[in-house]
Amino acid sequence: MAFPKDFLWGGATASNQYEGGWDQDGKGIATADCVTRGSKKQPRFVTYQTSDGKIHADPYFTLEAPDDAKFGVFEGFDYPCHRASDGYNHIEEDIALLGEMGFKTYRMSINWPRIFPTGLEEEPNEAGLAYYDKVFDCCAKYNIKPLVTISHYETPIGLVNAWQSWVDERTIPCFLRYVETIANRYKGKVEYWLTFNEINCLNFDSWTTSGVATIDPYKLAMVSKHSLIASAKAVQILHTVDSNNKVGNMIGYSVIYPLTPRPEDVLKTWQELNVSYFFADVQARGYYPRYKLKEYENKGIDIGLTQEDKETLKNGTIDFITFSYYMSNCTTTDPNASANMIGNMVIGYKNPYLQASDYGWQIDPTGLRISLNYLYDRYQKPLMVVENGLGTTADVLNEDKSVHDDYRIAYLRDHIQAMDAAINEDGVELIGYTPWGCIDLISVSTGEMAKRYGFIYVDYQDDGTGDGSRYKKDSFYWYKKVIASQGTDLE
Ligand code: BGP
Repeated sequence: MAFPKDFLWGGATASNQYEGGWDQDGKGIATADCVTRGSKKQPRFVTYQTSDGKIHADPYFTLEAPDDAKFGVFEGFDYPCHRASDGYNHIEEDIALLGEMGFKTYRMSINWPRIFPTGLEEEPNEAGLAYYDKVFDCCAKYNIKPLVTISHYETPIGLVNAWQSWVDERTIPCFLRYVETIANRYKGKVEYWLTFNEINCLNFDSWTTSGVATIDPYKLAMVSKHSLIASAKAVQILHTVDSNNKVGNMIGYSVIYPLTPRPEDVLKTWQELNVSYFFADVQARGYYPRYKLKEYENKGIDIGLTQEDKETLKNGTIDFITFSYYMSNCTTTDPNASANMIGNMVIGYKNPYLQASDYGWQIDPTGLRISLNYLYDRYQKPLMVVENGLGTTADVLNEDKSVHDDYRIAYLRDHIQAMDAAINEDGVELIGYTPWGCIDLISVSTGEMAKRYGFIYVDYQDDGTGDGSRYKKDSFYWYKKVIASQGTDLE
């Protein structure tokens, strides 16, 4: 069956993984700029200096950074986001390719320190603003509506070093100055906005998500609060600046199944899903859910929610829900079961009924249909799948510059069929689909270029070779047909 006439077909990137140009035209350092290249076997490190002059490179997942840590970029490290796909210098060519595929929308992010280099300035960097004018004008040329993520792993390092960024409420006004600036500047050019990328992933990887190197539960609760207040205020600013603006949230969503039918496993499944729902609950409903308040109470965490905060949350609810979906996961309370599945920022248990990608991410199109139903039942707001796709090292650039990525076509086709069923059989209100990394870019989890998702091959390799040329993969021609046929021609 066909997708709705005005369905927003497109693709997604994030500036830190795609743009490069990390210090071009007055841009400041973003959190992602301080993270080294890893691989399937080697974790990525974040670099910082302590007051004794020592330079450190630590895996950031469980890092409780010392108080005197100053994060930054140091000699002798390989930081893949510095060049990324060099989108900064290829943007016109790249958007022309998206236009050729027939994109209706392009999800991208604005790199916060391109606009406010340290996050602390009163006045924005004009060159950074002008760059995104160029991006949006280019989109307009091809009738592509930009879908802009305001914060996608690009917190200015200046805020991290000043006061641990989102741990401190002083980050909120800095963020809102940035939001006001871009809302006014791009009024009439951008209509669709997302506040924070995968806001819930703070629980799994606080450095990447919020620029906070801590695992302290109280600090994480405060980061959540400050981000949620900032998100609600951003919604209000965007609505005030232009009543045509539509603002969504964005959560990282892996549907979770109980590993067995044991009621304890079912209960644990519900509890784990709530870890992600919590953020969307606040953003969509405008108040902290009781299960979260009880959890804080039981742990002795007081986040000091005032009446004014409650009003802010109530008046800043989002217009639509968006999420990333790559995989599903299983959970259990069985102490003898060992966690044997590593996925998108999560660890879980293997599902014997599913195949996995070469990175171990379990492929589950039916899980997408289930997710769409869970989220629509819960929020009754329009949904968008703003990330989905197969990241793999399988792509080979042949001599004739072709890339035969039939495995990617199969993955996407199965997920599009699942969305079709959710819309046409279950009645879910799904308004858009932007598969991840439509142009090859740097992987968040490994820092590799080799983990590719794109319809467009970017000739950069992890050893520094390649000239950055763009080539159309087989999936490019296939997706073009999918869009032209409103999702009916999937062959
Ligand atoms: C999500 C992020 C993206 C993207 C994606 C794929 O968590 O929002 O930025 O990178 O995952 O992950 P990876 O790059 O690790 O393959």
